[in-house]
Amino acid sequence: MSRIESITITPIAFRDPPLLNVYGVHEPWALRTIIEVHTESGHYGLGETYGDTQTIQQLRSVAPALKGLDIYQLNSIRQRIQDTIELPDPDAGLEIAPGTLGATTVPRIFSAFEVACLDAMGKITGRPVYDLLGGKVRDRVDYSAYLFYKFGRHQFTDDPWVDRWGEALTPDQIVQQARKMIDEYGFRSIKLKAGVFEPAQEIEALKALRAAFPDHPLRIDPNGGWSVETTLSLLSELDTELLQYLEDPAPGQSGMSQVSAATPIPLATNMCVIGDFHLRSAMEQNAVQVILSDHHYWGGLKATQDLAYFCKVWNIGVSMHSNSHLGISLMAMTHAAATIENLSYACDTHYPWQDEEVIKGGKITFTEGAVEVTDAPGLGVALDQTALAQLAHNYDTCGIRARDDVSEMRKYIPDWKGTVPRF
Ligand code: GKR
Ligand code: MG
Repeated sequence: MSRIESITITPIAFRDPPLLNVYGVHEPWALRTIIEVHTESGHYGLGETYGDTQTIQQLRSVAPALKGLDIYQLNSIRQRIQDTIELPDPDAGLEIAPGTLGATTVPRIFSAFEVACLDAMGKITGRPVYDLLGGKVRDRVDYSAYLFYKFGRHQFTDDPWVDRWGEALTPDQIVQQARKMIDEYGFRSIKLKAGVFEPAQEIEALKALRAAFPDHPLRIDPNGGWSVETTLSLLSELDTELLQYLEDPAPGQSGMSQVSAATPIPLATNMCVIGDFHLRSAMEQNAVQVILSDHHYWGGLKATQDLAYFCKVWNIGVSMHSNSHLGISLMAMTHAAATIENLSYACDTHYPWQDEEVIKGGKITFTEGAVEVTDAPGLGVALDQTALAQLAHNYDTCGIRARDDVSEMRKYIPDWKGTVPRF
């Protein structure tokens, strides 16, 4: 009865504000894929992952091979994916290091199905996903206010939609954005996405945030946008009073390790440690003191727990970063985070930037910056088929097939490069 009868894979698109980062600017639509795993017993489980063409093709290519497998046999499901997935062309430039294509592809594809199977298991047994992961150690998972520099509206679209956040291009506007987000969601930590303006201006914004929110831990994340030399020259402006951690200031483990040797501020990453194959060299070089997991590419919720154990053994911090996402991903993050005893910091979420939802009941609410861990079966969310159909229609008509912040920024600045480091 717990065998997989069918899998439905639905690409979706939802509106996304013009958020700025080191690579460029978010396009008007963000893409995701919703996965429904249906069992022979008539139950279903939900997963949510990236919505680029390559991911959709990979999900669709392995789905038929999973039919008939038992949702409880996650190891067999992973093995089947590994055996059947066609890896991208190694010459396409997608490999991070020789031999890593499988090491990055299989966890990314498995994760989407793992979450859906865990959700189905929970719905069948009447247990929340956190119970299937060993039980919760907290009732609420804290998230941070994730601030972005942004334009007031998208300039190159016929869609009249304008987001509710307004322009944020100056330190004062960033403080206003923080205030609005904290007022609405109650967040108790703040992250500033950086790498957009000259570092001095971004540090001015950090200092303005510190003055406006003296008790909120702060982080800044230039996404590798500062060179090692630039980062070293900025360290006299940064200290552990201002920053809880410094996220990916410079690109690569070697660059991070040079910065790390020069500052007591913990360095965090979701860029230079993105899989098991990166762990050894990162520890050997003392490149990072905090690893930010992302279950969507680390290989799922159990793999996130494994990463947390690794961090415990090495006595380093662990938390989570995010990309544009909806409620299925938020609840998957929340259930995993609820089970991780050594979760060291509030997790990031893009969730406030999205108005749309694909789950029944609409947007998930935050209380004092946290998501309550639900005791409902599975992830505790159900699919709203009408909303799914609308978002699938958006995907069909939006014309975007993979996130491309660089090309979007070239519409504003034709000679925009979008390479790192920028400063
Ligand atoms: O959405 O622009 C963005 C973020 O920069 C995202 O792509 C990153 O993956 O939020 C992420 C991060 O922490 O680096
Ligand atoms: Mg980051």
